[in-house]
Amino acid sequence: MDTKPSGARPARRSPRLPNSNSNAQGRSEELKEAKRKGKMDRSKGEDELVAQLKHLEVSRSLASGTGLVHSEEFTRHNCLWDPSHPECPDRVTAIMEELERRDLRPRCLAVEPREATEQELRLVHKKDYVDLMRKTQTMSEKELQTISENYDSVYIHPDSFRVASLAVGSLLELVDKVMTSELRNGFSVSRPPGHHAQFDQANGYCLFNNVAIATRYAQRQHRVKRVLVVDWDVHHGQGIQYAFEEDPSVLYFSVHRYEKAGFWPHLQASDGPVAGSGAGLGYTINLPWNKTGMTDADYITAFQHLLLPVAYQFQPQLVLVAAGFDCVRGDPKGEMEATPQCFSVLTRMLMGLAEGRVLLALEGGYNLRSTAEGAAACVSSLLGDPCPPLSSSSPSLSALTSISETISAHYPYWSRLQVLEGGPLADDVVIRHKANEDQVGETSPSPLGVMTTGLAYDERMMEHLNLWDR
Ligand code: Q9C
Ligand code: ZN
Repeated sequence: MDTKPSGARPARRSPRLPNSNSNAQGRSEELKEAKRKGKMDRSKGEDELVAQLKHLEVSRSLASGTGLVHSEEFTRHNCLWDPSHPECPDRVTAIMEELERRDLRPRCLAVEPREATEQELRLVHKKDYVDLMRKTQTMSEKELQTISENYDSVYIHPDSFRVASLAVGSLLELVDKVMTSELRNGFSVSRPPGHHAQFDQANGYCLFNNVAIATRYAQRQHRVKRVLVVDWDVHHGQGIQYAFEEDPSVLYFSVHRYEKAGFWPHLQASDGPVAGSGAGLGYTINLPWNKTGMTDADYITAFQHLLLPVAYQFQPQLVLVAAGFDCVRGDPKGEMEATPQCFSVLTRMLMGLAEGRVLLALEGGYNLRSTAEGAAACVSSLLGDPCPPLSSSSPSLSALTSISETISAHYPYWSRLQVLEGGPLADDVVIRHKANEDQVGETSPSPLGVMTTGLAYDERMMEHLNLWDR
């Protein structure tokens, strides 16, 4: 098994995997090495801090305001031959109504959408594909249907090119405004979605890959070195993964319904051991759910034990979220049980990164209520409101297994990751403390955990999160 990373990243083997050094001598060597690297990490952090202070980036602390992009134009893209298509204009209308109802809309700064240019679309897409999409503007319904059938799960309307370009351009406007500190963060209430769209093809209701284009745009236009893309849409955003799989400057994290490839888009490439390739090895992180019904605890645990340790080590300068809400309870496709409030917390968890430069772009979400409530919960967090409390529960065994498998795949690349007890790498049964049951002040590690530096999961961590901002 070859776990050698490219470039200068430290190699770290998963514990208890066939090649790992399991004798006491080896462990003490590994410990020394880890301590040495830890010191290197720290001095590197200090250098970066000094560099930042030199540039007097103090103005960032003053960056305020949540940008909100929307336009009636986003309702013009619809399916001519299936008026009950789930990716429908009402989705964005329902979100805007919910923002209105909760008085969130007037607290945001309206950002005017604009169409992306040809050059911008080509940051991710092939010329022939962009040209073909442009030509669809003058096609008959019959022709549009024929073109659409060349792709998997796609419909095209005569206005689709313009509206899809507007969805891309809207996100680019937000990128400009957060990178210049005109805004702190933002949300793009746009459609069609983008995360399935690829270099030369539309896919999964997506025409242009909004988030992937925005990532490249931030890098080219604003000299951003590292972008974190978080994709919590219930479908795997394979379009984003493919765009950056060899690129260490973009960390792509996707949590999605998978069911051992039984769920669309049915790709092996969506599985947990897939980690990118070449220089990008370690920079693609897939968390596949193999059961439906995942709860707030499952999502929060995934962020706490997998995404956040890696994200804080990666130190992104911009965070883009492919924010689908088909992962929210009530969605007919996702069949998950996460509450809309959970997405307030997940958003809040990302806001500590990249000096708060966090942009969300709507992806999927097919239950209008779930989608509207999920989006509003995120906007509320972006505005700095305290997170609503989540009902405390434990992550499921299936979720812990998925999280552990992904952690073990990435353990060689990210020194901040720790093995999650109860996962397939732990020897024994799941050790979970029951809230209110164990004694206060119990801080000694479990005897079963001493050999692996395991992390015990504790429900009280949920309460800790809920106390933020109080
Ligand atoms: N029998 C987004 O959520 N489903 N796209 C195809 C084929 C396609 C979802 C089912 C779902 C696409 C952005
Ligand atoms: Zn989706």
